[in-house]
Amino acid sequence: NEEIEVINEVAIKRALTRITYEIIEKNKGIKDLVLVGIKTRGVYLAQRIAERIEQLEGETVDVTELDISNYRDDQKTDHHSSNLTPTIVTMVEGKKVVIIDDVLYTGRTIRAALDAVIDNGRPKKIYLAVLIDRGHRELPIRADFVGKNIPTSKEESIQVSLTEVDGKDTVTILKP
Ligand code: 3GP
Ligand code: 5GP
Ligand code: MG
Repeated sequence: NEEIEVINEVAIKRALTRITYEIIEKNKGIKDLVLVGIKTRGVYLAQRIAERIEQLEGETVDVTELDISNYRDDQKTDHHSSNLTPTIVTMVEGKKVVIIDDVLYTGRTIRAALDAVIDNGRPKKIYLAVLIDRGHRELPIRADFVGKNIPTSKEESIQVSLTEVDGKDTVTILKP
């Protein structure tokens, strides 16, 4: 097994700073903005982007977390929970929501996240920001803000390490 670093700590920092500027630019500010981080690592990315927004705009932004692990359409659970939608507590009615995740792959996680957000209310707009887009979509879903596109084969996997969880910031590609 071969492990190759594709982004280092500094590059992660730069990518998140760029994404932050892009979010502010696209929204023409941060009014009505809500960040929804997808567990686990999407939550920390959302918090980091929120910190940068606060540094740049001098105002706080709402951050909420979402756990969709039991709700993907291709991961059946034994208690018919697929009709349930995970809930988010922040009100999204009329808001501009940015869903944030570490890796975008098939798109099924994001489809479930869209359900969860829309179940809460009718946002004015929903964006998607991801640190890594590794390709291989199985649904018509794309990201509005991408840290880095890393074309992969299905046999490879991307390992995202973040200081808050893993004690270091790095993204590596694991080749079988
Ligand atoms: P995350 O919760 O921070 O996204 O899914 C649990 C963890 O396993 C994920 O962490 C992710 O980093 C890792 N992982 C690696 N490859 C895959 C994969 O192909 N699918 C999923 N769902 N998770 C993966
Ligand atoms: P999707 O639902 O788009 O197939 O996958 C997105 C989710 O699955 C992400 O939240 C991520 O946790 C996980 N995932 C899929 N592929 C990878 C990968 O190669 N590396 C990592 N770290 N996570 C992955
Ligand atoms: Mg993830």
